[in-house]
Amino acid sequence: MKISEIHVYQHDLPVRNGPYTMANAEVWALDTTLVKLVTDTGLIGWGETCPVGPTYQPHHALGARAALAEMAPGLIGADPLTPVALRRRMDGLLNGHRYAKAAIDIAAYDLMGKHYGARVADLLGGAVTERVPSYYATGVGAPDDIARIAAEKVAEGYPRLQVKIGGRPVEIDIETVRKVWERVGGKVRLAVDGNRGLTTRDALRLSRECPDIPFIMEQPCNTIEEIAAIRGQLHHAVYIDENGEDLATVLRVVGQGLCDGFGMKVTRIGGLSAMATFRDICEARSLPHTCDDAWGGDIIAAACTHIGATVLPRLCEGVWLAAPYIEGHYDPANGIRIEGGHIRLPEGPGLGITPDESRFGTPVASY
Ligand code: 0XW
Ligand code: MG
Repeated sequence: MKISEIHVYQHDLPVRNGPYTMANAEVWALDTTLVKLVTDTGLIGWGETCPVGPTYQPHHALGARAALAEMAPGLIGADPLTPVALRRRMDGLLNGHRYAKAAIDIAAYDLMGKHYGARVADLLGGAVTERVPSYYATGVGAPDDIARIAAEKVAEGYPRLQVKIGGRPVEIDIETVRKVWERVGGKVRLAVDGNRGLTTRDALRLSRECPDIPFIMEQPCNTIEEIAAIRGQLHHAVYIDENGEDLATVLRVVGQGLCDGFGMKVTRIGGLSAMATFRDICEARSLPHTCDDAWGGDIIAAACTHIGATVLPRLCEGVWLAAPYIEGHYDPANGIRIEGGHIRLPEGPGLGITPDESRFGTPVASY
């Protein structure tokens, strides 16, 4: 089977009840990039990549489309059934830019599933659950508001919460975490995500002043070096998110024992193929992790859910979806939804969703 056409679409995803606020970013609308691969056998596969603004990671929407423009002509004729060969071909056309390559990789998995009549989760090693746990991520907000949202989300059935902090005095972050725990303590697993926004001084203070609250600290500081410098003084486990840029970095931080788990993004690591390798590295060292993306609609949501369904349950920290912050679905019938804090694994074949492509308008580029 060969890729015979590649179409790239741009689509706006306004944030419902925006903005979504993190330590270093406030986003009102996201610019997502969709990729449609067409094969010489007439099959269609979909991929997506959607940076959550230009400051969250060194990724941005126009960068994704520029990278796709650089690679796409050289991908015509490639076999989408051989994901490692496809990744090597992309690496031979462009250095880095894994978040753009991920859209091609996801679309190839969608094609593979349609070709073999299999779900993507089964191609990735096999689903261990049909009901994948999710987690809810709050924005950075006032302590009482975040505590109220936390209580609502626990009542909805979320088994895990991620409370965003950072970008303001640490006293307010500490108050937020305390108020959240007063409302939901013991009923939910808790992550406190600084999104690179804390100084080592403030990260130490947060941990020292809340030794009784069993949260994990997600990406508190900007660099691996800062986290390594304070790790031995923290009362809390540390997960790396934004710094986990590629498999080589994952190997480094795991090998050096610099973290206790990861928040991981399918597009940042380079797609589902790389994500399966990441999952297996984590399993070899009993490291819990999430399967997320920065943002994105039903295609990214389906990709995250399929890989999340293959993670050993004791290591699965959940699949985060942007769905609660997005109006509507690409696939009105089978769009990926969170119900009771969990996501039903789509039935497939492939990703198991059929986007209504009339929503995306005409392609911004075709090859
Ligand atoms: C909660 N997320 C998975 C979604 C936002 O893009 C940020 C991210 C995170 O954990 O940093
Ligand atoms: Mg995070």
